[in-house]
Amino acid sequence: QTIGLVTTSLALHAPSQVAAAVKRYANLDGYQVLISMIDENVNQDIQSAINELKSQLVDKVIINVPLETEEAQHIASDNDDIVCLFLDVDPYSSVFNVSFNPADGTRASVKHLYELGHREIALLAGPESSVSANLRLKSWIDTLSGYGLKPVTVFHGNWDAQSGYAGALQMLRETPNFTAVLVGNDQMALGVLSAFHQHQIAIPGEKSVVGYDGTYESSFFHPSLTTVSLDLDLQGKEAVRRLLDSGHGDAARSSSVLPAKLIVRHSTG
Ligand code: IPT
Repeated sequence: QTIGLVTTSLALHAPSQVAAAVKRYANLDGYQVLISMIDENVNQDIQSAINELKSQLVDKVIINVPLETEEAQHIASDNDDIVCLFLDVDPYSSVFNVSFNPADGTRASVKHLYELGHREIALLAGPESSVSANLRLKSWIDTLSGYGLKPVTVFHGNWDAQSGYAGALQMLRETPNFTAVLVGNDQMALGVLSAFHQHQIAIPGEKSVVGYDGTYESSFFHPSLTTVSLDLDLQGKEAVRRLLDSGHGDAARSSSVLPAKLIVRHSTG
């Protein structure tokens, strides 16, 4: 028996850790996993990936591609002959999903910086095309405004380290007076650390950095990264369990929202 996984780029650490977990837990239940990786999150590509899986007689598919609620609803209704479970949608949408609370970890990270005395905080979010990137950004901004603060500047990267590096360099040129930066994921935070090191900026003495994802390697960055940790292994495990428990009726499909937790390491002070 086989389940399918349609995923965004596995060059990104978070989706590759999720794919590894999906495979591990499916195998424990006696299932194989067929993975179809897509490059662009265009509806068409997702549909052809799903068609490929269907042609292999797969009837339960996990979709880890950033999707607006409407797009996900379309995909689910266009494919009602199979079960689709989404991992990267608004957690409170009506589609069958296992996703992370976008607000608890972001709130905790703003509070952490505020309590350390930071008032000049820059934001480096993920791509504007990503629902989760936008939900994290919105929650940072809302929490800052609860403290009477506005971000010094707002940038978007594309999740990879290079974009974090370039974003940090541009911030240093345009608005160098920030004392901390909240970053949308650990890979971009790695690029930020690199840009700061290159400019001999002490971390956390001169600038603090907070990542997001809590990917395995973030504790080996230098300095080790304070980050919002997502239990990606648990997401894979829950997704497999809920997918395998689901019947073809809506009743058997229950979504779940997993917590995100701040882990304080050495990149903030
Ligand atoms: C999200 C990650 O936080 C981010 O780092 C990036 O890898 C992105 O996925 C890729 O789409 S996690 C997702 C389940 C919201």
